[in-house]
This record gives sequence, C-alpha cells and structure tokens, in this order.
Amino acid sequence: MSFFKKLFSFQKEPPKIDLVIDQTKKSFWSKIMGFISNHQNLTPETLAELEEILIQADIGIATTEKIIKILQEKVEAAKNLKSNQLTEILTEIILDILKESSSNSTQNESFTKPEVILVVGVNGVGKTTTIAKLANLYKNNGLKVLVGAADTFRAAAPEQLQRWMSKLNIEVVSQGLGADPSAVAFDTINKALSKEFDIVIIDTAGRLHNKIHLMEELSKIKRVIQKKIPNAPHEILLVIDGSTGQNALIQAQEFSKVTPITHIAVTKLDGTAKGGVLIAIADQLKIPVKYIGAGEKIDDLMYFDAEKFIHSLLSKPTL
Ligand SMILES: Nc1nc2c(ncn2[C@@H]2O[C@H](COP(=O)(O)OP(=O)(O)O)[C@@H](O)[C@H]2O)c(=O)[nH]1
Ligand SMILES: [Mg+2]
Repeated sequence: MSFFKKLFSFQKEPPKIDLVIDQTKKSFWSKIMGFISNHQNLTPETLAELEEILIQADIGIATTEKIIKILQEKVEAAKNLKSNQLTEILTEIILDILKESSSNSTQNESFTKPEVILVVGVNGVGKTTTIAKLANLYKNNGLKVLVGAADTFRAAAPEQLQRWMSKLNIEVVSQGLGADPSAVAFDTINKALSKEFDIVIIDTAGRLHNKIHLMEELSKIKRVIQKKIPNAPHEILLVIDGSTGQNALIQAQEFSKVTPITHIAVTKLDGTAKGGVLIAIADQLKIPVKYIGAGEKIDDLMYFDAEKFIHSLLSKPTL
C-alpha cells in the first residue's frame, strides 16, 4: 500500500468525493446535460456555448480556452462528434491537465527524519484546521508529530492551535502571541531533532496585504530551519479556500510570488459549487493539489485523486 493510502486509511469516516463536490456536480451536470440535449453534434458554434458553461463552473477563462481549443482539434480530427460523447472527451482532456500538474510533484514516498512541512496561506483559509487534520493522520500512523505555532500575529492563533493539539495529544512549540515566528520555528526544529520527532508541521501567519514583510518573514523562517536541516522544509504547503472560486486562484498566484510552493491544499470544497477551480489551479499554477478540505471535523480531509475527482465531476449526481 502506498504511504498516503495507508496514511488516510485511519479515518473513521472518510469523506466521499461525490458528496464533497455534490453542489459542483449538480450545477455542472445539469448544464452539460442541457447542452447535450439541445445539440446533436459538436460544432464550432456549439463549442462557444460550452465555453460559457465551463467558465460558470469556475474553471477560469484561461483553462477553459485551453480545453475548448483541444476540443476543437478533436472535433475537427473526428469530423463528426456526437454531443453524447462529450463527457467522455472532457474527462480525457481535463485528466491530462490535472496529471500534467501532478507530474511536477516532488513528493516522494520516503521521509527524512524529521520531515518538515511549512504551511502557508492567508488568514482564515483553513491552515490551522488542515494542520490538525494532517497531524492527526500522521499520529494515527504511529509517527511522532511536533507542531510549531509560528502564527504569532493573529490574536488567539497560538491558543487555537494549542486547543486542537491538546485534544489530539500532540505536542506544540509555542512562544505565544507576538513572538518572533522564526524563533518559534528554530525552537521547534531543535526540539524535533533532540527528541527524535518524525514529522514537524509549522503554522504561519499570512498577511498577504504586506507582501514584502511576508516574504521576509517566510524567508527568515526557512533560513533558521535550514541552519539545522539544510534541505528543509521538505514541503511548503499552500492552503487556499476553494469556496472563493477564482479568488482562490488569484491568491495562489500571489502567494507563489512570495515563496516557492511545493503542494496545495484546497479547503472548504464542501458546500460550494465552485469545485471547478481545482482544474484552474492545477492548470494555471502547475503545482499539484495534494489535499482537499471537506469540512470542519478532524477526518474531513482527502488526498486529492485527480482521476476520482474528474470521474465524479462528470458522472450523474445522486438526488
Ligand atoms: N466547511 C469547511 N470549513 C473549514 C474547512 N477548513 C477550515 N474550515 C473553517 O474555516 C475557519 C478558518 O479556519 P482556520 O484553520 O482557523 O484558518 P487559518 O486562519 O488559515 O488558520 C474555521 O472556522 C474552520 O473551521 C473545510 O474544509 N470546510
Ligand atoms: Mg490559523
């Protein structure tokens, strides 16, 4: 069993992709079906109509144009494509897009000890919640997890992290509100090395409105970590709020200018019809989406499986 399959096998109530993207499925499906019933064949004119449907599903203009262009080529090559073949063709095209971004993944299945994960993203997107979910999974797999409370900026942030972790019985390194984030990171790494922790997850503050400051702060955190572990952080996980649709994409683009990102977690996909943004993110950023946040509970996290996602998106929703 692959490491990540095993990691997620400990969830008591694993989220189901069909339910998580239920809203997106319903709205997307009904439009696609409406389109198919109105058009027998795919022609350049009907494709323009389809473009609108993809944009409305939050796939974004640039990615939609790319999909339509590939579709046009397929339509031309095949001469006469029936509209009822559409979901099949779309599945193929979108899957290629998603696979291309995940082929950039630097994720390996083996860990260095300690594995250092730096979690970044603007306030309120779900960083701390995602950290709790991840820390819990690692712990349930028998790994020794240490969390660093380097979001020292926002009132109550260190306590919120502490609350989650004491519930989960996971250790936190904190210096409280207003402390220097890089000093917290340094302490966390030192402790992880001396007490032989397997996984270190560092929470950060995300003041994107002050880009220069944020850039300096994150560089400093990375520098102090690298003093102790030269090739760390092994993962820089950007958390974004999927329910904000295209804004999530813009935020991710902005953030990747501030620091290199290795993986993305898209949260709050439960209860939104904007799930198509996952396709835009994968295509536009070429950074693999690794996790999906599917709710506020500890087990509401999924390892992103492009194939399952796209098959779910383009299959009939349950009523
Ligand atoms: N519905 C839903 N809510 C989430 C999800 N992830 C986080 N939240 C909620 O979003 C709010 C902000 O989360 P938090 O982890 O504090 O964000 P942070 O500021 O980035 O650390 C909290 O109320 C969380 O319960 C998710 O996947 N789905
Ligand atoms: Mg937080």
